[in-house]
Amino acid sequence: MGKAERKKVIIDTDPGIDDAMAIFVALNSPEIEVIGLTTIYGNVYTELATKNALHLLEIAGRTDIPVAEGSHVTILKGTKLRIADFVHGSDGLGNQNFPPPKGKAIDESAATFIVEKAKQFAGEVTVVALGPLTNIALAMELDPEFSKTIGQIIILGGAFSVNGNVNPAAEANIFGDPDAADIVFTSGADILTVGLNVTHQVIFTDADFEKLTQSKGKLAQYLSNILGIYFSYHHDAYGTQGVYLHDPTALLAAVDPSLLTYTEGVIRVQTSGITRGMTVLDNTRKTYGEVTEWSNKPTVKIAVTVDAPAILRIVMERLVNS
Ligand SMILES: [Ca+2]
Repeated sequence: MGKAERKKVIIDTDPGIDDAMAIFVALNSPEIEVIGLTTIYGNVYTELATKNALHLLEIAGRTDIPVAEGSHVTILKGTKLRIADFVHGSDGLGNQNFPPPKGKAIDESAATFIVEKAKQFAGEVTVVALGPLTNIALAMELDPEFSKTIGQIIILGGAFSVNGNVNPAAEANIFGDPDAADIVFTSGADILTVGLNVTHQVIFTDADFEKLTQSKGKLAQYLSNILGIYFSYHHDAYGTQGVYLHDPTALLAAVDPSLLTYTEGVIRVQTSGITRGMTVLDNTRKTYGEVTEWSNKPTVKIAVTVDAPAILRIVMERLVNS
């Protein structure tokens, strides 16, 4: 596959153990060209997310890929952030005490970088958003044309007809900045969102982990070392004999859209109260008599089924020998 035919992808990320898996899968996917990583708080604070993104690219030998640092606060300038270090370790990467990266982020902010790349390659860039959506909402504020210049935004976020993972109402990435998520979902951009209803079907089992640990590949070895804490969390929190592959599943939606099926509708996000962060889908099958908060808003695509065995096969293929 020639370079020109490869889909240009920016990964907006908060590494994060499953972010690390997704980034490595992306770097080993000939179908896509990763043109940048942008960082956001979520699993860790933004500053550490940037360090981790640089570190992961150094581990993978891909320091040619730029990293742009994202927002340290929510779209409404909130500083009380929810950080999931109890899932990923205080360093976000399984408490391995890695040395700091040698490289530095570029001077541009994440939002500026995303806006500029979308303009430079109009209609050709896919953003895969693996954390709270602050940077994407900022890009939309920065450039009113952004929702037209960006090719597609694939979001790991939301919980459709299932419970959330922060609390029964909310999924973590949407909960991280519900106001930003509501801006993004109602922006009119080409959006595909992959929620917990789909990612909870993709389980990387203890047996898969065993296979990974036996691999001599550098990235496989690296992941074997950091995954332990992620497995412990899943064993305790869900009682599953494996971990959910949230971020790699969303990433693979960019690599091969046929791995998922989707429906279309209007999503609004609850921004306050006990259901803060809840994603509510209007499937548009009913014509409501009154005007609602969902009326006349653009639709987005919502993943409904996933070929989980195929996702697991591709993830293993691209990680085990790398
Ligand atoms: Ca993530």
